[in-house]
Amino acid sequence: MVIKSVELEIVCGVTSKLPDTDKPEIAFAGKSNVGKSSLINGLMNRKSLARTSSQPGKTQTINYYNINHCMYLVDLPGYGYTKANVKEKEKWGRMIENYLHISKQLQAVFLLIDIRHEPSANDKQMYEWIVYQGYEPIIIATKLDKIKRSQVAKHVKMIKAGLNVKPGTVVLPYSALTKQGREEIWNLVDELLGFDEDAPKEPKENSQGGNHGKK
Ligand SMILES: Nc1nc2c(ncn2[C@@H]2O[C@H](COP(=O)(O)OP(=O)(O)O)[C@@H](O)[C@H]2O)c(=O)[nH]1
Ligand SMILES: [Mg+2]
Repeated sequence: MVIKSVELEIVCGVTSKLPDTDKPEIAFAGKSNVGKSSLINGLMNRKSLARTSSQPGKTQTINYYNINHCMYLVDLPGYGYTKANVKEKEKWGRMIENYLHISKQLQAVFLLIDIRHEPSANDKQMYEWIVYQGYEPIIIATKLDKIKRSQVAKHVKMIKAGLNVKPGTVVLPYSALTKQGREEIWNLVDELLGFDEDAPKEPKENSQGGNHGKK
């Protein structure tokens, strides 16, 4: 994808009704602080359009970034914020569940996992949730720059085992510092949405783009 325009178009609060968009959506889920906003900025070639923070748990909205007027990157609220109270966690759960269930335009869900750590119980629950809603999650192993290159394969294996992924599940390592992995992610998105790599305009007719979408 050649980025020509990006815009934070819709910010949907916990109590708001989800928007009915007319363009394909790709969503990003993951625990607070895993690097969702950094990844979205990296994909958009922006430094700070998606707000990044060293204080987790700030974004409790669903943010829709319009890319080239042809698709949305959707930043879902992060989970696992330990200081959130039960009520807040419940609200969060309903919001995500509702989004995965309702969005007609959702084509694929990326689940972000910190490459350094074993997936948490929340990560596993999120993975199961995405599968339950009929999607095949694509895993992005974030903060790739934090481990030695020689350790990458081992950590990818650990993440696959921790989530108990189906065989053939894609795990893409990514670093927001070096942008390593960015091309691979865009290539996959282009493929999923049936976009021609060099001419990102309208989706091709009858595009299949793999089987990550709802069955
Ligand atoms: N070293 C390193 N730090 C990262 C990376 N991605 C995110 N971070 C840092 O992790 C923190 C949380 O990132 P953010 O994108 O706000 O996470 P979010 O809560 O999932 O949206 C910030 O301090 C980022 O600078 C990465 O790939 N490498
Ligand atoms: Mg964020």
